[in-house]
Amino acid sequence: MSVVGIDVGFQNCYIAVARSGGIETIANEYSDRCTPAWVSLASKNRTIGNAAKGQIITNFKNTVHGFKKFHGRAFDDPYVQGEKPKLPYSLHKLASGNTGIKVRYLDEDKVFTIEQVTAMLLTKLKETSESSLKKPVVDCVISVPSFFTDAERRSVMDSTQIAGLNCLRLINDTTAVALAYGIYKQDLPTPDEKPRNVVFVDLGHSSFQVSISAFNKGKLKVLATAFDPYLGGRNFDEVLVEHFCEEFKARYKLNVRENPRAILRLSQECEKLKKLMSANCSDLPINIECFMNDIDVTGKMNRVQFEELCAPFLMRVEAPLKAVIEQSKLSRDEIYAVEVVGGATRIPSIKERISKFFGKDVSTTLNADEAVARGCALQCAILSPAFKVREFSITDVVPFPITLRWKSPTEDGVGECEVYSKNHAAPFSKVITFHKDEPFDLEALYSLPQELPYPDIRIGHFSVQNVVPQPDGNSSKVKVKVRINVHGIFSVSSASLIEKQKGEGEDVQMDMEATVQNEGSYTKGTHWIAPSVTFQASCVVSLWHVRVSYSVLCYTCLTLSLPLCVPQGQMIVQDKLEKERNDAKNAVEEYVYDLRDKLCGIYEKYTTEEDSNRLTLMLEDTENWLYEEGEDQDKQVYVDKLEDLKRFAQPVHDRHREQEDRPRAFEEMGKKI
Ligand code: ATP
Ligand code: K
Ligand code: MG
Repeated sequence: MSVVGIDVGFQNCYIAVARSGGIETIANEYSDRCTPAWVSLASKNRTIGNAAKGQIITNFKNTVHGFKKFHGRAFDDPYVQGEKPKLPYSLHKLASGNTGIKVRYLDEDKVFTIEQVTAMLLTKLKETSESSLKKPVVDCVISVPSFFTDAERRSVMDSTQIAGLNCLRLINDTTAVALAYGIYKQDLPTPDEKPRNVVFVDLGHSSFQVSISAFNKGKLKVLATAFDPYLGGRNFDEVLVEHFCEEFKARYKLNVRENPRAILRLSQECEKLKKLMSANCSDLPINIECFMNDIDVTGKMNRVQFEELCAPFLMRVEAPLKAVIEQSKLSRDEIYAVEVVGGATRIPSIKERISKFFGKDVSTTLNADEAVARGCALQCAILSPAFKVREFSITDVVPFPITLRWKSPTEDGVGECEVYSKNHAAPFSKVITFHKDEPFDLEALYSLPQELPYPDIRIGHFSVQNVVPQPDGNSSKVKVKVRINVHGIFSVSSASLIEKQKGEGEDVQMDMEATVQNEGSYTKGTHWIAPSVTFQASCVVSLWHVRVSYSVLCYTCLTLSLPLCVPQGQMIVQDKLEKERNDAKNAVEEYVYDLRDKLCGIYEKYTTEEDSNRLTLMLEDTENWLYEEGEDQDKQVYVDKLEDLKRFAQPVHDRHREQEDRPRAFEEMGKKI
């Protein structure tokens, strides 16, 4: 069994694997350890990763990127609506109200759910790891931003399932980084000493996350997390794009905003310029040839100007730093180190601001790009029975407080209680006792709408069934178990009726429960009903979870199942067929070139002029055919074509072989004599 960690970034994905020698990040077929989070759909196949990014200019309407934050989001969500006009591809409102992506694929208009698109990316990452490890990859740990809500996490879990992965844990980005930092440290304080507090900062392409973890030997405890889910490297690219759009309008009278291709090219160049400015203070050029209307454009910028333009975004760095330290209740001198990761922390002014806030230099001891993936692989190694790694316990936190609400005849019609406060330890189970004489419903929601990254505070609706009064007519005691699981997903996992047994004046708990989810294996819910005594088993049914799109909760065994229509396998087959078709076409082309070379080379003296002319003509015909009618044929057509060519050329091959063999045969004879 392999042990794999995957960082699915908004822009960049990394895979790390645990091997006997330690954790390694692995490269894809382009020898690139970063796989861009891009998927391109076309009339014959899909391309994913680096190849998809290469399609952006030629197939921009069907080349999908920047979709990570559509997980679990309603189409009408303000963030989704805000992104829509900026995307070269189309979004689509699904019947469920979720965000879908509309593209042209296999010459048809198709709508994919966001889960399917991420599954395509995950499938690619799975393949990359399989070809590097040379064995199947199923178990993995995947990172998500610490601010991902229940709906977002469920949605990512659905993608892993579609991709055929078994995600042992969805781990928060900064927690993965903390693990990568702590597990190899030999000098951590012992469990009874004061812990070492370290701040982790991750500024990626789309978001800004900060956390503080307390380390002792063998364990880490996240004390607090804070974030700006909408601050990332891309904001800085957009500032530059905006600036040059204005400049090119004034200088060249170009309306760049109206041309999606031009915007895409400009964005790419601006990102390059931004990166260069991290290493240079002087004026740096931007040059794009044949930008629009055959006009070459040029511009320049330096770091001081850049920082001025980006001031509104740079100012946003401080708030999460302040929030995290306040929540942790630590003073700044109790912070041992500030470790920064994520590509955008390379911007000098970002680093300066962080270091100024904490009053110490930031450390860059971790690999800024790979630390998240490495942490994921370490967590996978810890969870996997297949791998031996030192024990390291991780306690994470709940990012947003969660409240349960129910109908109540006494408390103004509604009862409610906050079951998880902000920064409560996670994973964590709790039991809440109700006094009820009939089935009742529970609604789970986020307590603080202003903290949530989107406006919908609902989590899910649960129904506690089979509740009956006590034989004496009084209400029964119902113990309801709620849980934040290892993925950071909330559920009302079970309920049991407590019966006072005659003669023994004490509560006897009958664990008549149906377990919704097993920790660590989200898919394989088990259900266990204790031998029934006098009561019927009471159980919890999840009525709905907000914006669940793919998974369908089976009401009898409460496990997740996927509808049969998931075309992932079909798409993989289609990609394979397309590859074979292309290979067959290339084989014809190669044969043409090869034979042509040989006709003027080694075959020359074995071919009559007439044959040679005939063959040359045929090669020319075939070549023309490949560019015209033969450009886009079925695989078999190419296979047949190649056969034909080979048949025609066979006499020449034979004659050549005969001539070659003859002297060799003499030689052999000579040796024998
Ligand atoms: P997220 O964490 O938001 O999901 P991600 O993990 O894909 O996104 P990273 O790979 O950590 O993001 O970082 C990518 C960002 O870092 C991009 O905006 C990129 O332009 C930026 N970046 C990378 N190198 C530099 C550099 N030298 N200077 C400035 N920015 C850089
Ligand atoms: K990343
Ligand atoms: Mg990231």
